[in-house]
Amino acid sequence: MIPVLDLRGRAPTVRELRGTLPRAELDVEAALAAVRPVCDDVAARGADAVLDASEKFDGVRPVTLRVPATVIAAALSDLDPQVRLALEESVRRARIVHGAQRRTESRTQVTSGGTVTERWVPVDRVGLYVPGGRAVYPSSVVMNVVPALLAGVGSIAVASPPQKDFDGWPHPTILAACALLEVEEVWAMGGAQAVAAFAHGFDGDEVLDPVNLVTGPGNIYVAAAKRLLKGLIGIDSEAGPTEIAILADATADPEHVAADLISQAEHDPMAAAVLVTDSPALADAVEVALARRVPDTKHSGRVTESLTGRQSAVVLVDSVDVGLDVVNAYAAEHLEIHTTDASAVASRVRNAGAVFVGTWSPVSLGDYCAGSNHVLPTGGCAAHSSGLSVQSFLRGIHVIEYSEEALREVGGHVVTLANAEDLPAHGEAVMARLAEPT
Ligand code: HSO
Ligand code: ZN
Repeated sequence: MIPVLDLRGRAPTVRELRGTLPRAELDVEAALAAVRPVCDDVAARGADAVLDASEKFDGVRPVTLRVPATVIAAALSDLDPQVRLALEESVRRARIVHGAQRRTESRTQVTSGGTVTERWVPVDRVGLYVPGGRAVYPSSVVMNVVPALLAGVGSIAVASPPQKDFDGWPHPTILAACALLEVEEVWAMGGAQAVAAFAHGFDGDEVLDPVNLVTGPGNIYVAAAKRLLKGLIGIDSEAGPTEIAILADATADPEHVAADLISQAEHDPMAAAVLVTDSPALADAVEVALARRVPDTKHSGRVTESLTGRQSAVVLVDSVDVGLDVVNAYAAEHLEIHTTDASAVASRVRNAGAVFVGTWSPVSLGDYCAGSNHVLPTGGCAAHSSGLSVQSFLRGIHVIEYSEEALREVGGHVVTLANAEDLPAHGEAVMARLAEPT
């Protein structure tokens, strides 16, 4: 059912691979035209514009944009105890991992009396976007809020689209996850209007302070609004449809491979599932397993669309080495390694949002409970960007502190370079100090 791309007998270059490998087309440019008036309206009219947009796009006008504390608290008391336990475990593991990964200040003595220190300072205020369209993602609350908290962000606001079925509030499981993490500021807003509201803020009957950074996945309109407002706000990335690539050899279990491809295809008809293998026998066995599993899975409609779409493929290669070239060129959001000596193969992966090593580490584990983050770069952006982490919420500030002696030692070089750039006033700023009688 998945289209086959046969690269056997070939050792394609990165450039060729980029041109041949399947990829979902995400036309953010077209969406930009749609979101620009919405964002401008929010900048001009604030909360009223957000409410009008909610009515138009979400089909509901919440009573207030800010979700009342009582509604958030009720969502947690009504939460299924099993879901609560699972969310708590997800939070516990995410805290362990993200907490251990926080960078620490580094002070470098460049010369006697001259230091440069890199301080990691949290962003003052963040807006975390949690989608609420086709699926409900309380796990994304965890993946956004935990790193922000551990980075030390002082002010955290969450936005999630208002739901017709829940009196215009965001989905109760999302509110419950916010309550678990003690996030008090939750807004019933979605789409481009939510990103614009975070970027510009508003006041009047309701007051939303603008944020410095917006993170979190969303649909194409959220991505477009992030692109439009980037600069005024920082963003994590423009998330596109989810992707899973699996690099497998003849030792892989076709049932595991099929189940994992389906698991991510379940997100979206545009989701990409790519199997790269040097074993035609495995490819056939995976096809058989898919044909059996897909009709029985709950969301078989969108899974079928995803697996048969032009963004998905079984890629046949001559060896695991060529397979590594393929997955490195593809730079998947999620990459699973199902080969002999999977850890050694995984250590040669250069481009992936996250790598899942061996039989016992499926992507679903990372989606919920591995401790890792599931907000990851898509669309090949893993070649240059990282997933969400504590780091996403910190800025590294270089702090320069030189003594008179240390400046005197290097001052001549500063003057020379300043003159070489025809910026003599730069050199004069040094000479004004060094020429003074001491
Ligand atoms: N696989 C998605 C995250 C997710 N899965 C949330 C289930 N819930 C993108 O990494
Ligand atoms: Zn997922």
